[in-house]
Amino acid sequence: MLDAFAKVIAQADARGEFLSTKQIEALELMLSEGNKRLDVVNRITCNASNIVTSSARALFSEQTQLIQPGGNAYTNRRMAACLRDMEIILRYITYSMAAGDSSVLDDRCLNGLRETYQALGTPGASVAVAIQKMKEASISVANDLNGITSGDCQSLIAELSVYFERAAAAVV
Ligand code: PEB
Repeated sequence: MLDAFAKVIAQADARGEFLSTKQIEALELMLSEGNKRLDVVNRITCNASNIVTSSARALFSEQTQLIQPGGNAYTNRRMAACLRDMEIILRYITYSMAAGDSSVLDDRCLNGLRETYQALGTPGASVAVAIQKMKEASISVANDLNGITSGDCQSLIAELSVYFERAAAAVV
């Protein structure tokens, strides 16, 4: 599991080189944007259950077969598993956002997830839709200007999107 700093250091060390000016500048930028990054993490964390439930509701209203008898989210047990899976994925995305690196998401959540869903008979494409909906909901809470000093969060939101896209692509 790496963060943005450990990753740059591991890459430089593998080549036996000092950090390049470009790498140092990238880390400097990460530090100067640190408060905004943590605000994004905090916003999503505080709204996690809302993000999960509203996204699940949106998924089930589009794909009603999932909650009908025989569907993959039919019975309370499967519904609970589905909501739990969405929460786990969202949680790892917030870790990646905090670390500025996707390795924690890749290694501890996405690795083998497609195969797990295949083995369970859970439709990965539907999980990907759920992840897309969580992406939209998370971006909207992260971008909410209410009660926060307004600033440019474009690159952080773009980075956040990449983690969601990565998760969605990993399950189909
Ligand atoms: C992944 N999900 C399920 C299981 C596992 C995971 C390992 C099997 C064991 C269990 O039921 O608990 N676990 C989960 C995860 C990590 C982990 C992400 C990462 C670290 O350790 N059903 C739907 C939707 C979708 C869904 C499309 C969006 O209709 C999910 C939610 N996951 C779902 C369901 C089950 C499941 C299990 C329904 C139960 C499947 C079953 O038992 O039939």
